[in-house]
Amino acid sequence: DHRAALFDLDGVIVDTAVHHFAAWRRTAAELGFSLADEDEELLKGVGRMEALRVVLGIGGVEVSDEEAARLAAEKNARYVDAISTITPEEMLPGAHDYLVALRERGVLTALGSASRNAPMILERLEITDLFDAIVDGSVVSEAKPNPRVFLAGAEALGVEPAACVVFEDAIAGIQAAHAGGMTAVGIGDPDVLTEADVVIPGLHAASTLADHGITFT
Ligand code: B16
Ligand code: MG
Repeated sequence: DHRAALFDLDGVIVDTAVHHFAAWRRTAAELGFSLADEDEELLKGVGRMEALRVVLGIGGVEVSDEEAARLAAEKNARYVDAISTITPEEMLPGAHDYLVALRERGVLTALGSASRNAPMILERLEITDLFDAIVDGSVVSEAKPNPRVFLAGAEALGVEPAACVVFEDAIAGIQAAHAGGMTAVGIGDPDVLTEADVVIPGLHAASTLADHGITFT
């Protein structure tokens, strides 16, 4: 049985991926190329500088370190501007209730996000208190699929990796969970998240996990 649940933020608790992608599309446009819809998947769960490298690679553009830092800062300013007004009502269906239900049952919860903006988003959603530990992009610099962000969460909770379930919407995040020796629940499309142990459409469907043998003590 599992004793802890680790949550990705973007795409699992709130749909900020659309804002990330819109901001990267503006970066690409400025550099003279465009991003295809399919490119969004490549940017999910990946840290900010790594995401910029992916974007530059798509456009076949090379820039100096200085220019890269400027582009990343500019993208972040646009992203922060876009999410500065999000409200608790914009949380994805079932996310809030599932967090509350787990904690009532004594299951430990942690956030494992690549985003350095995660604490601000949790504050705006008024759910900071629903996590026993928060690990974000400012704490851990290794990007998913490196398991560091989830291993740090498990350590903070004092729970061994095998007793942790990770909820993730990104391929890189599923890979990170498995690299850390954890159970990986995919949130989204089973045809995309083929490596997940089970895929559900959202946390509103988390009650079906027991049918797939994923249970908490
Ligand atoms: P920031 P997650 C990730 O968050 C996003 O999925 C990814 O698209 C983004 O590049 C990354 O955070 C870094 O975000 O620029 O805000 O630090 O899915 O791990 O919660
Ligand atoms: Mg995500």
